[in-house]
Amino acid sequence: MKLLYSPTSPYVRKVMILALERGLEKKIEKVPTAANPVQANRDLDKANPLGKVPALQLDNGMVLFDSPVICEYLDSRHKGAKVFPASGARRFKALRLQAIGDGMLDAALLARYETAMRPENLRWPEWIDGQKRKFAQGLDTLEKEVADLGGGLSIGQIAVACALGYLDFRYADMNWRKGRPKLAAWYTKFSQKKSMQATQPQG
Ligand SMILES: N[C@@H](CCC(=O)N[C@@H](CS)C(=O)NCC(=O)O)C(=O)O
Repeated sequence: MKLLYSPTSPYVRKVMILALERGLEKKIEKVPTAANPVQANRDLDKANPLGKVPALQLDNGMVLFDSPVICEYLDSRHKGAKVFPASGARRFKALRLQAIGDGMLDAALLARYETAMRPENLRWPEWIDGQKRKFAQGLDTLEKEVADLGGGLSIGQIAVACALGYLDFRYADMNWRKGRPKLAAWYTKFSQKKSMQATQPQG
């Protein structure tokens, strides 16, 4: 399998954490790939019509994209405990947490594109504030629902950890831990996993 990836992408990090946790990393060849909403990368566009990483090219040529889909595929490829619970309340709790983690990332990335990429005269502060509000509300919800982050490894935990790691990476000045001690304590513990250490964003 080939993973079109960027070393700072938090969605790629989800995929790699799952792969490392379940011993699949040796089966994945990582292909560094530029992904940028303004400058098209024709090779990436051919693999993923949405022009985003991660995209996973399978040995039969099919390309999977969107981290939830790639993660669910990888979860079907190992014999260990599943990180996508098969059914019932556990499954939907995990998927809901994944949606919060991914949604916080979507908002954080949109706010970052607005400042890091958009020309200054075209920036829209209310838009940035609106995106920041979304990830702040996500954090508050996680602080209240931190009990749902317990139990065996789940895709929900992985997605939330990647979102928190991304806030540390790109929004360190926001100090998301302030007023959210339970979530901060959960993240400190989760961050000690080798898979988290091995996938820390660089650059
Ligand atoms: N929903 C997608 C989001 C992927 C995504 O936005 N990736 C970013 C890199 S972190 C990207 O490729 N951006 C390029 C673009 O938006 O054109 C997923 O979960 O995989």
